[in-house]
Amino acid sequence: MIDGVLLYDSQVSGNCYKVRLLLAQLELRCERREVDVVRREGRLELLGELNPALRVPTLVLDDGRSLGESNAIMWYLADGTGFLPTDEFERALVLQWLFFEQYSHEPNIAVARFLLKVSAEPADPARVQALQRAGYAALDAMERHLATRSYLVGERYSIADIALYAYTHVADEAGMDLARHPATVAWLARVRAQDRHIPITA
Ligand SMILES: N[C@@H](CCC(=O)N[C@@H](CS)C(=O)NCC(=O)O)C(=O)O
Repeated sequence: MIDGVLLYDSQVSGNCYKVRLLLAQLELRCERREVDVVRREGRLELLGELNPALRVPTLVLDDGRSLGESNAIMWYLADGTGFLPTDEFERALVLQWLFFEQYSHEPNIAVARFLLKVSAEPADPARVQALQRAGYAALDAMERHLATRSYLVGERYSIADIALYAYTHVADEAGMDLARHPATVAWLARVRAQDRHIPITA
């Protein structure tokens, strides 16, 4: 039974937002520590004992154990709740979408967004365009799947939806538009309508 958690967090990060959103929907108490994702000095001292990748989100449980990787954190928090299916095959489908998010979606859309919105450095247009192209391929895959479904797995809202919502709903900040993805836009609205939903800016 989890009582309260400490989250090394970043307001602008979609990966951190996944964890904040799930914590809010689970009604778990959370203390936040904001970490600057642009200026990286002091990261080893701050996160060295907690997360081998030295990144946020990093979760610290009330017994002192710590966990990195947004999707691993969500899996841990959601297990045994309505946000993660109990059926073995559906759990594998959730993993399918979590790995898809980390390999095909986030490295393109989140990075284009970081370059255009978060980083203070001027973005290389050719790099941004290549990321957007690959990001659209990920959105096309979601669109094909969501054309006949309400949610990504098992017709129920789960951490698969939270993982993909995080950077899809801010794709405009990556210079992308969802005009060719109507089923994905409708799914975004369904995710937003869930109980205890919070915006990325909360
Ligand atoms: N795969 C990791 C990615 C984490 C990640 O890239 N975090 C970024 C913020 S979104 C970060 O910590 N950036 C600062 C840095 O790399 O030093 C996850 O899903 O948690």
